[in-house]
Amino acid sequence: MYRLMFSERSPFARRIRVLLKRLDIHYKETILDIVGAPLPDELYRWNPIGTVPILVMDEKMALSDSAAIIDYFHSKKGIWSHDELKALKERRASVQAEGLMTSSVAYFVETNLRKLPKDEWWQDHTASIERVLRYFQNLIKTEKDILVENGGLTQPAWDFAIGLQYVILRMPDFKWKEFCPLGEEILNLALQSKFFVETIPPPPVK
Ligand SMILES: N[C@@H](CCC(=O)N[C@@H](CS)C(=O)NCC(=O)O)C(=O)O
Repeated sequence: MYRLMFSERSPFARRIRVLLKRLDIHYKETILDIVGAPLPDELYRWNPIGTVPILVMDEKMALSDSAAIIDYFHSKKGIWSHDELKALKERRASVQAEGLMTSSVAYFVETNLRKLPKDEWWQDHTASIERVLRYFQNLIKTEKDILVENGGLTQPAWDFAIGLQYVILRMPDFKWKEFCPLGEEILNLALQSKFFVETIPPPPVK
């Protein structure tokens, strides 16, 4: 039996919650508040790095890091394309989407939970998000099949939708549509899907 330790807001955890729902895998939930209360010792036992999500297996073994968890389920259920080149492109897009999550989480932590960072820090982070959004704009324009297959979203598309929605939530003044107007189409497909588990409270849709 699987147990997922996560915070409801974490985009990294959300990509795993969406994946488990898509694969119809049942699991127990341990929901944590990673910003407010002190974290339980159990979390550090399973994952000394101290991040969520953590997938606990039969209370004997645990795997952390969302990308590692996706690869674990790929070995069981097949997530990436059978075609080698396409699978490579999917993974590449997934890594870029995870970058959206990493940068916007860091942005939130630095601008809300700590003293304000230096100007260069803001610029570096915003620039990385802009580059990734441009990359997705181009991908949607030229190789949409990496993201949408038979009307359904692929793993990198889910990751992109989650990452983009987190950017919208944490950086409300950021004009993401200037860099990736086509992203709206992917986000809307995710929003219409029963697999797109909510974060709480739900982010605004822009
Ligand atoms: N690369 C990791 C990143 C996980 C991560 O940074 N999670 C954040 C939540 S959004 C976290 O657990 N932060 C807790 C902390 O740093 O204390 C993954 O993909 O799982």
